Amino acid sequence: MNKIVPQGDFNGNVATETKTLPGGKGAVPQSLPSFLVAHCGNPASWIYSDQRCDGVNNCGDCSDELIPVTMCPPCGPGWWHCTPIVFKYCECIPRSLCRDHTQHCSDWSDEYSCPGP
Ligand SMILES: [Ca+2]
Repeated sequence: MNKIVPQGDFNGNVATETKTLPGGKGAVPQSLPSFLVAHCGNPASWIYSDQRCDGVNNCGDCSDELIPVTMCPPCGPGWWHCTPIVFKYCECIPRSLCRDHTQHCSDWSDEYSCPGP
């Protein structure tokens, strides 16, 4: 029995239509209110605030997902905690990637320990 999680936190594709454009490098556009913008560990890079703690490596160095730059709650129910080998993820991978016969975690726990989506 598959349960639909309304937040869409297990797969980035769910929110594709409402997803804002990724941030950028250099100066933050003047037209953006400051509450919409967050800085990466590298002050030359910035992202939109809603890209923090979304499981996706938007800053390129994971500083939008990891302390000390960003305090995020632990992986949500739709995520598996491991050290991903996929650049896109930082501390967790979507459980939809578990048991798909492809390695996503450095210790292969997505294939051997994760119970699946
Ligand atoms: Ca992110």
